[in-house]
Amino acid sequence: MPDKGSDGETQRLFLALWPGAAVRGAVAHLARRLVPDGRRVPTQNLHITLAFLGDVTGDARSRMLAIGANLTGSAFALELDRIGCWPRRRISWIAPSQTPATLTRLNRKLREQLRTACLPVPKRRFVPHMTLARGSAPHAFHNVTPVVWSIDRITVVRSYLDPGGARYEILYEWPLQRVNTKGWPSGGGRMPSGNVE
Ligand code: 2AM
Repeated sequence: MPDKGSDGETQRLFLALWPGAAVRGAVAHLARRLVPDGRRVPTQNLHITLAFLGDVTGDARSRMLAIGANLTGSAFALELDRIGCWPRRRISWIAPSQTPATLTRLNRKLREQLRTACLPVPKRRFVPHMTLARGSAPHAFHNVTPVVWSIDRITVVRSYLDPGGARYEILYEWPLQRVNTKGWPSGGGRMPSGNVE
């Protein structure tokens, strides 16, 4: 079981979209082919960050968990179809060329709720991307066959800064509602069974 931490403990946390093994494998395969160098993000760590909260104390964690308990948002599909880099930040990424309106709405709602709960709100505009490598030399952009990812939950992730690199542990999952063809929500979420797959 993950260590959810006692109330007095500070945890380094972020909210993320965490892909399953198939999406991670497909992305890692593209990265090996198209991203030339840098410190590659290990396959098991690939994710899209929604909001980095930093060190969160027990009180703030309770407020954050209340956001998850009241969250309403719809599941959606994301097509990762573009590989590129930000030369100044020396980051290589894969991203959707089109951001679904559902994701934009979800992110706006999350930021509002973080603000209301007096939790850190990201200062940067939200540009959904999955970091593939850091310390990368600038490289070409590539349009790739889309990696289609069905997203039905937000994950609360704890980050450990180990000497060998970041290690992540999924603490909670907040389900997004699946909408069937008749427009009614169906299905639910689940608590994670332990560490990141
Ligand atoms: P990045 O992929 O864009 O670098 C966990 O550290 C995740 O939080 C990373 O994916 C990183 O996003 C993101 N993040 C955003 N702001 C951060 C910060 N100030 N410090 C560390 N990570 C941050």
